Amino acid sequence: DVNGAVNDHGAKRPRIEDRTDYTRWRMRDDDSRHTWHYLEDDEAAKEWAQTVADKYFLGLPLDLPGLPPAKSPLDAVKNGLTFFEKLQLPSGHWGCEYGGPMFLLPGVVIAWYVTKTPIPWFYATEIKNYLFARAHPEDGGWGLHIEGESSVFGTVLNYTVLRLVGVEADHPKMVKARATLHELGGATHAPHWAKFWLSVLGVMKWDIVNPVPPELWLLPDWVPFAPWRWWIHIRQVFLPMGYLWSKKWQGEETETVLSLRKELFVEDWDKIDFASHRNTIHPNDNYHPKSWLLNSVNWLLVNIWNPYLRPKFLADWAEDWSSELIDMEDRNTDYADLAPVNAAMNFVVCYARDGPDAESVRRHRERAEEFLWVKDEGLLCNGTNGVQCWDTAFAIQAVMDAGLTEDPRWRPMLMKALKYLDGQQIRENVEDQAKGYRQQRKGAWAFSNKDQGYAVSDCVSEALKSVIILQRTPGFPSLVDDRRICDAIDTLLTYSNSDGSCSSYEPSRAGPWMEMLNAAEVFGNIMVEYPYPECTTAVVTALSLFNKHWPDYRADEIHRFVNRAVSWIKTAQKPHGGWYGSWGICFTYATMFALESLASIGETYENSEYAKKGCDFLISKQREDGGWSECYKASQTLVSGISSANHLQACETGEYIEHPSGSQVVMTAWAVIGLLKAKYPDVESIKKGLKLIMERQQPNGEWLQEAIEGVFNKSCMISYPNYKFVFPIKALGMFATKYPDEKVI
Ligand code: LAN
Repeated sequence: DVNGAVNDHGAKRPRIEDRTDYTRWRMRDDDSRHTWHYLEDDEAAKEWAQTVADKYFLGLPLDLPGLPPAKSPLDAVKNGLTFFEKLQLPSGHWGCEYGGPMFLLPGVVIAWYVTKTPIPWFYATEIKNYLFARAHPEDGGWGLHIEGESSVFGTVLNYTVLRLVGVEADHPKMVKARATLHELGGATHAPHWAKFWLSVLGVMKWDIVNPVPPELWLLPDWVPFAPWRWWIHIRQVFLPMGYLWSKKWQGEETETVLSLRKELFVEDWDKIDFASHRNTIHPNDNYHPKSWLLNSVNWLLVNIWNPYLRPKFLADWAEDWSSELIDMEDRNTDYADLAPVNAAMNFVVCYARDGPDAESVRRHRERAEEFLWVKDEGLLCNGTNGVQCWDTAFAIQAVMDAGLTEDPRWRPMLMKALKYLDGQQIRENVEDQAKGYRQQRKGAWAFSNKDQGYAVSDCVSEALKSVIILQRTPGFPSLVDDRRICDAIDTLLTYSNSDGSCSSYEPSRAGPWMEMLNAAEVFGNIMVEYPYPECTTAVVTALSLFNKHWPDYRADEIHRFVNRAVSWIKTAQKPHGGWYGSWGICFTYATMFALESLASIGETYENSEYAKKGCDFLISKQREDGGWSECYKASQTLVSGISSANHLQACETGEYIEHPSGSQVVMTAWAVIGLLKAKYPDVESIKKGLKLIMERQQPNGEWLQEAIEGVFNKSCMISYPNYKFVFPIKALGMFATKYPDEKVI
C-alpha cells in the first residue's frame, strides 16, 4: 500500500485530503538532485529536521530576527546576502521552484497514470491544492502559464490531472472549470500537444492528432528540414511523440478514462468524427497558426501517405531508429532527460516498449520525482530539474559586483558555491555525439545540473565567469585547473552563428523558415535556434574575461568571435533603442545584457550611439516611483522571422508594455544594472531606482515575490524566484562600489 495510492486501475479508491501537514515536508539535496519527501512517521520527522530553506520554500514562518536597517546600498547588499545565504543548500547551490508553465504537470501525471505508477495521497492532495490555487479567479480554468488567460490547453489538461489524482467531477471547482472548458469548445478545440496526451490516455482517438511521422528521422542529414536541424527541445519532444503516434499506443481504458470521455467534450463522444477535428483549435490557444505548407503536408500524410503508401518496413525502421535515439537521450542523462516534457514521453515509450517491470521504467519513475516541487500553494512541476548552476553563477557574480569576494564574512558561502560549480562541470562529451546529433559539451556547465548535462552557451559562460572570478580572488583555491577552463573555452568557441551571434544549446542549424513546420500552435519561434542578445552577451563577457587572464590561448579566435558578436548585437538593436529578450521579460532584460556587451568593448553612453540609445530607451520607461515594470505581454508582441498570421512577413519591432501591478524589483534591478554598465551620467535616475529596491527590502533582508520574470517560446512565462535576490544585490553592489559616498535614502 503506497499510502492510499491514487490509481483506479486496480480496485483502489483514490484518497485525497484537504491538505497535508506542511511541517512534514523536506527537500533532499543529493548533490543538487532535488526530491521532496513527506515524513508521515513522527520519529523520522524528528530525526530529519526542516531547514530554513525548506520552510522558506513551503511558505512557513522563518522567525528570523530583523537586521539593522540598511542606510546605504552596501548595507542593503549585506542584509540581502545574510538572508540569501540561509537558502544556500548543502551541496553549495541555490535551489527554487521553477514553475509558471501549466502544461508540464499534466505530462507527468498522465505518464504516471498510463504506466500505473501509484500516486501517493500527499502528492495527489497537494497537486489538487496547487491547481485549485492557480485556477483563473473568474472562470476557474487554466492558461498556458500562471498569469495567462484560460485556454483549452491549460484547462483540458489540468482538469484531467485533477480527475486522475482523484478529485470528483462534481466538486464545485470542477463544475466551474468544466463549464469554462465547454465554453471554449471542449477538448476537440485543444492544440496538438493536448490532443497527443489525451490520445495516449485513451480519452481521444488518435485520428484527432496531426501526424508526427517518425520517418522524418530517416531523412539524410543534408535535407534542409531534417529534424537534427531543429531546436533541441522540439526535436527531443517530436522524437518520443512520433514513436507513440506511430504505434498509436494507448493506456488502459479505466472508469476514469471512460468518464473523462463524457466530461471533456461538448459533443456525444460516440458521435465525434475525431479525424475532422485535427485542426480545430480555440483562438486563445492558437498563438502560432499552422502554415498553409504544414496544413498541406498534414493533409497528404493523413489522406494519402498513411492509409495507402506508408510501407510497414519503413514504419518499423523509423520506429526502431527513434527508439534508439530515445535510448541515447535516456542513457546520456541517466533518465533525467532534457526537460519534463520529453522525460514524461520517454517514460511512456519505455513502458510501452519494455513492459511494466523494465529497469528503464523504474529509472524514469524515479527520476520524474526531480521535476516536482512543493510550495505554499501545493505541488507543481518545474520547467527543468532545477536552476542550480545558473542561479549559483549569478549569486557569485552579485557578491563580486559588490566588491565583497575578499570579505571573510562571505567566504564559506562562496567556497561552497565554488566547490559546487567545480563538481558540476561536464568533463566529457556524450559517447554518441555525432550519431545522436549532440553538441560538443566537454568543459561546459548545464542550466540545471550535470546529470541533465546539456551545455547552453550562456550557462557555460556565466558559470565559467564565476569560477574564474573566485579562483582569481586571494584566499580561494584553483579547483578547476587551466586545462578544464580551456575545455570550457573550446566548447564556447563552437557557438558562433554565421552572423556572429550566439544561440542557446547549439548554433543555428537551419533558418527561421522552418517555423513553417511549427505544429505546436501554442508557441512561437520553436523550430530552430535563433540569435539571442542574452546568450551572445554572456559568451562575449566570458571570452573577454578569460582573455584577460590567459592572453595567449586561442587569442585571435577569441578576438574575432567577440568583435563579430558585438557587431551583431548592434544590428539587433530595435529602432526604439531597446533589445528584445527571449528568456526574461523582455526589453528590459535584453537591454541590460546588450549594454553590458557594449561596455565590455569600451562602448558606453559617452562614446557610443548604441549605448546612448539603449540608455535613453530605459530612461524613457522609468516610472514616477523610480522603478520599471514591463509586462510579459511585451514578449508576445515581437514577430520575428516568420509571422504566425502572415508567413514571411518582415520583422516587427515589438512593444514595451507596462505591467498593471506597477514597478517590479527585478526589472528595476535589470534597468539599473544596464545603466550602470553603460556609465549613464545622470546618477539621480539610478538612485531613484535603487531607492525603490531598498524600500521594498524586508527587515530580514529578503525581497518578496512579485510578477513572473521569465519567458520562453514567446508565449509561455516561467518563474525565476532567485532573481529577486541576485539582481537587486548586484545592482546595489555595483552602485556601492562605483559611488561609495552617494546616499540613496
Ligand atoms: C530554459 C531555461 C533557461 C534558459 C536560459 C539559460 C535563461 C536562456 O538564456 C537559454 C535557454 C534556456 C536554457 C531555456 C530553454 C527552454 C527551457 C528549457 C527553459 C525556458 C526552461 C523551460 C524550457 C523548456 C523548453 C520547457 C519545455 C517546453 C517545451 C516547449 C519542450
